[in-house]
Amino acid sequence: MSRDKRSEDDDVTGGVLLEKKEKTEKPSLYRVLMLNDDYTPMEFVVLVLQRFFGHNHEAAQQIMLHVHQRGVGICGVYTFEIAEAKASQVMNFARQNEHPLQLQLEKE
Ligand code: TYC
Repeated sequence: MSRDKRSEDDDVTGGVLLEKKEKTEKPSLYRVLMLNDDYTPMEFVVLVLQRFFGHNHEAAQQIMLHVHQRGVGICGVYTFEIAEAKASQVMNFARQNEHPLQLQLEKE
């Protein structure tokens, strides 16, 4: 193998090049789900979908109405650490505002 074909995953030891199997796995993805309830105001849910999940006002309203009518909907899809952080940030924000809004993670 030529020098320029070496990758960071190759192991050069004492002049012997050992090619390793590719070890970089794609991270698992998780859906952040939002659950309906009877008390959280619709405008609050729309605000959350815009502020924490980057949806525009129109998309946020569509997602909120979907959750309101169907019981559950997808806020976004992220790696585990990001999904978990967003779900707990939103539930903390909801609790501070005395709303019972609940989110869950679901592995894709
Ligand atoms: N059902 C709520 C209401 O009528 C609105 C709502 C939508 C609450 C989505 C939570 O995840 C939710 N005020």
